[in-house]
Amino acid sequence: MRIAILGGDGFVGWPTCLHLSAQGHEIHILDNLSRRWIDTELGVQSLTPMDSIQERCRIWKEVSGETIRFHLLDLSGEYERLKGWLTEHKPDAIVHFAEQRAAPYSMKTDRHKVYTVNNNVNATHNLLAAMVEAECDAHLVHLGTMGVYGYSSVGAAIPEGYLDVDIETLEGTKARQEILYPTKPGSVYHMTKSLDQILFQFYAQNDGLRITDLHQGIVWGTHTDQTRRHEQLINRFDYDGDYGTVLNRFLIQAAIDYPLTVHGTGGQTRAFIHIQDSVRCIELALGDAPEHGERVRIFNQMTETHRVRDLAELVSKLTGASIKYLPNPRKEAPENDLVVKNDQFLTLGLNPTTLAEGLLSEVVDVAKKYAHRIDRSRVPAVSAWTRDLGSRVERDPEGKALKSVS
Ligand code: USQ
Repeated sequence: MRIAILGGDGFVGWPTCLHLSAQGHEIHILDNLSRRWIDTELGVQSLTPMDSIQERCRIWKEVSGETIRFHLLDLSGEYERLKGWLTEHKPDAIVHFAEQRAAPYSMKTDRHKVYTVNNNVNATHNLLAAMVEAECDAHLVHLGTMGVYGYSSVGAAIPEGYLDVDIETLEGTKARQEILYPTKPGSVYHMTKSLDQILFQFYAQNDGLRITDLHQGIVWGTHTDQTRRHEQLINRFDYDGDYGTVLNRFLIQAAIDYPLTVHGTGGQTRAFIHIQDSVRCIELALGDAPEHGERVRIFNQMTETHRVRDLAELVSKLTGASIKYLPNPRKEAPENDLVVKNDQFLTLGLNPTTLAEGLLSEVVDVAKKYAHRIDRSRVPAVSAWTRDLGSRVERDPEGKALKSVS
C-alpha cells in the first residue's frame, strides 16, 4: 500500500514508518517538524540523540534498502498544499499522528491551550475536508487517546468507543440507541481528541469516509525491532515534565538517581501499551478497514492497566530508586479504577508485551547510556491545570529550593 504517515517524525510516528516500510509498504511522511520546534521552545531535548528526519530516512535506506519519502507540510495551516498532495499521490491509507500530544503542554498557559486547539482540530478537519475534495478513498487511521473516556470508575468496563443506551420515548417505550461513549477529557489536549471523534463521525456518515480511531493508552519503552537496527534510527525519548510520560519518566529518574515523582497519592489508574505493540496495532488496524458508509471503527489500543504508585513501587524495587509523593499539578481524580475492553485487537492477533522486569531494565539501560544528556532541572512537572494548583506545585523533588506547599 501507499501510506501517508502524518506526523511521521514523532515518538509513535517514526517507529510506525519503519515498521510499515519494513513490510514493503510505500511510506510518505508528512510533517511540519513542530515537535522539534517545541523542544527548542521548552529548552529540552530527547534523551536519545535524534538525527534530522532526512538523515533518518537516508540511514533507513542504507539499512533496509527501502525508501521513506519526507514532505515538509503543516496540516493545520497549509490546506491547499495538503489537498494538492492528496490529489497527486492518492494514498491507499493515511495514518494521522499530526497533533500536539502532551496534556501538560496543552495546559501550560492560555497560549498553549489556543495553539493545541488550533493545531489539532484544524489538522484533523483540514485532512477530512481535503480527502473529500481530492476524492481520496484512503482508509484513515487516527491515533486518539484513552483519555477521551475520562478514566471513569462507574464499575463497568470501558467499551470500544460505543455504548448501547435505552432512551424513553414520548410513548413511554424504550428506544435503543448506539452512542459514542460519553466523553470526559481531562485536559485541553484530551479535549481536542474528543472533538476529533465528532469530526470523524460526521465525515463517515456524510461522505462515506472509511475511518478507524485508535484510543491509545500511555506508551512506554523506546525501541522497536526496526529502531534497533541502527543507532541513528533510534526513537526519541522524552523525560521532561511536559512531554515525558509517567512510566518512561520513572525509568529515567531511576537511571539518574532522581526521586520518582508520583503526583498526589499515585492512586490514578491508567492504561498502558509498549511501543512495539503500538506499531503492531497500527498495522492490524490498517489491515481491517471499515466499508464505505460504516460507522467509525474504534479500538482501545492498550494492553494493561496500572496504578501510578504501583508502577513507582515496581521501578523502585527494580532499581533501588526512592519515591517522592508530590502535590498533583493536575485536576484529576486522586484514585480511580479502570477496566478496559480491548478484545478487538486481541482477536486480530495482537500478542501483548506486558510489563516485565527485563524490558523495564532495558529502558533503564538506555537511560543510563544517555544520562549525560539529561538536564535535571527539566525533570519536574511544573505545568499546572489551574492557577490554584500552580501555587501548590513542588518544583524540585530533589529537595533543593522547595516551594512551600500549603
Ligand atoms: N504522573 C505522575 N508523575 C509524573 C508524571 C505523571 O504521577 O511524573 C501521573 C499523572 O498525574 C497522570 C498519570 O501519571 O495521572 C499519567 O500521566 P502521563 O503524563 O503519563 O500521561 P497523559 O498526560 O495522560 O498523556 C499521555 C500521552 C498522551 C496520551 C495519553 C494516553 O502524552 O498523548 O493520549 O497518555 S491516556 O493517559 O490513556 O489518556
